[in-house]
Amino acid sequence: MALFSIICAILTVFFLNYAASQSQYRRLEYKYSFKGPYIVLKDNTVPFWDVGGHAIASDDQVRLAPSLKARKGYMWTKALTSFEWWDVEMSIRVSGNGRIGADGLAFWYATDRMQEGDAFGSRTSWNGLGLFFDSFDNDGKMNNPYVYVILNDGRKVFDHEADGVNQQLGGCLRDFRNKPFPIKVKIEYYHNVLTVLMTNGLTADETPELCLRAENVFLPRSAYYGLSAATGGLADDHDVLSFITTSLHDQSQERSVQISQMERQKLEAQFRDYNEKLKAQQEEYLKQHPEKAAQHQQQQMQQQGNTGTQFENPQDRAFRQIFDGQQFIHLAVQQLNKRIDEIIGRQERTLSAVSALSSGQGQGQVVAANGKHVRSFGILGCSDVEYLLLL
Ligand SMILES: [Ca+2]
Ligand SMILES: [Ca+2]
Repeated sequence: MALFSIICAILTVFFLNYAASQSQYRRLEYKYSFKGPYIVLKDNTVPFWDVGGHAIASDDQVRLAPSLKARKGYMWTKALTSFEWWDVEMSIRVSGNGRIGADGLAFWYATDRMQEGDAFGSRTSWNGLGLFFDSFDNDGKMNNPYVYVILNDGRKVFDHEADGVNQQLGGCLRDFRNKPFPIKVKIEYYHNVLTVLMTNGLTADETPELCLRAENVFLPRSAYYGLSAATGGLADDHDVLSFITTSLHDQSQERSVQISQMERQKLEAQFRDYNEKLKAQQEEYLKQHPEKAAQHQQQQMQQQGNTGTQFENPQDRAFRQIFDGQQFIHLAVQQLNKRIDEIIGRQERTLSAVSALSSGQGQGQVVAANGKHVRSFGILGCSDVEYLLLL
């Protein structure tokens, strides 16, 4: 009977967990995200983010700190969050020539932003969460690179010299430097449980493994997301390739989302009505002005043509990239052939000139291959060799 009760209890917990996971609703938060291939706008800004210090944003990544000594860079969301639970999936790459690198990279969820400091490029006392990818072993315990979380209410000052060893909520020993593939990190905060998972960057399609899990974590209800990195005497490149934030909602919260979906359907219906009316008015206008019909048709064809050239599906893109690559190789081979032909030509001219010398042609005179230059010589000197090579 006791066994039956235990099995019932286990099954109940399992079904409750299953129901909880089924009822979770996820929504992409684009104002707290970025991803290549078009991270930056034409004016080099990242939409919805501020970038500062030595950080450089490009189309496919943000280099928070370059591999130069004593650099600090950071980026923060412009807006505070408006959701309670969330997860962030980001892709990072820390690489450098040295066997040891420094200092490391940080993920932030904090109430203050854009303040430079000594905690991996950001301020050393913050209100919220800091997740650190700490490359350099400051306290000499031979335990870096290390990944750890420190929670702070603004009163703690990050102990950089001790790698925050007495301040950590938890962490894991992971060598995240110089991996063949970017490291994927997932940070989830749901119902006051914080989970950090990450891949080891050895293959492209790894499943992230658990780094730490902590319950009863209370973060500020609203904060900014941030990223920062710093170098010291040693220096790595610290790159972030993508940062995707998803808000997590319970089923009870989903109702408000459903309402907004109803609003969206209403707006879509209004848009369809408007579109149909516009089309009808266009047709009416063209009937009244038949001379404009041909011009209109031509414009439409141009638009369709432009649409066809502006977009391409992934398969077409892959083929195009292969053909581009082949064309590049073909051009390189052509250039190589041309160069080899030139070298062979020079060699043949030199050999013929040398053989003319050895046969005593012209009794002490060298006749150039083009027959125009005649040069007298006594003993073959350096200048003569150079002259022969130039032929
Ligand atoms: Ca350190
Ligand atoms: Ca250490």
